[in-house]
Amino acid sequence: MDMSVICALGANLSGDQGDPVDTLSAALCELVNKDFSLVSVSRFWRTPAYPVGSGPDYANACCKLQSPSDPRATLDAFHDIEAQCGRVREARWGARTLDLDLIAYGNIVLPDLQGFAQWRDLPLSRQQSIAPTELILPHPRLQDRAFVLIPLAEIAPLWRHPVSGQTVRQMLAALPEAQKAAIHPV
Ligand code: PH2
Ligand code: MG
Ligand code: MG
Repeated sequence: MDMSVICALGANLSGDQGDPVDTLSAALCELVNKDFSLVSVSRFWRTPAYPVGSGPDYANACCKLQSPSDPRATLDAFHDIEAQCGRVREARWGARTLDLDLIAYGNIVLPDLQGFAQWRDLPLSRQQSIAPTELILPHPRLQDRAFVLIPLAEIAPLWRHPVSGQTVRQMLAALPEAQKAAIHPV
């Protein structure tokens, strides 16, 4: 079974490990401690909080991993590391010391194609108020976020979205220039 994982890392509050950049570095070490093998890591990027004005700038990065476990256990391990790094789950899209998002697990689509498409096509107004309780793969907002796609393009430009068939490079090219111009290497 293909156990390759794409993980997006984000932080915009300082915590026990230090500032957001320190926290991302600590999270990468914790992934290795939890038996993930680290295949590649992007640079760290400074990105404006989304939605605009919702808090301090983020440090964002992406990495490729080989997971020791299935998608659900992989997400549980990410949540353990978030908790270790001081994450308190509060408001949706609120500021956080660490966010580890499971962007993709091999070519798996969850819960199924139709369920995935429902979350992908959710209108923005509803995205703010409802969050899925089950694991959705790939991450339903992947194609919309320059703070995910710019780091990901450094390590996996030719990775293909299992549903749309688009590469990271193509998804990135489709985003508004203004969104991309606001993102800079740390
Ligand atoms: N994560 C969010 C909400 N907003 N903005 C940026 N720039 N980077 C993030 O990682 C991010 C965000 C929810 O997880
Ligand atoms: Mg996130
Ligand atoms: Mg998250």
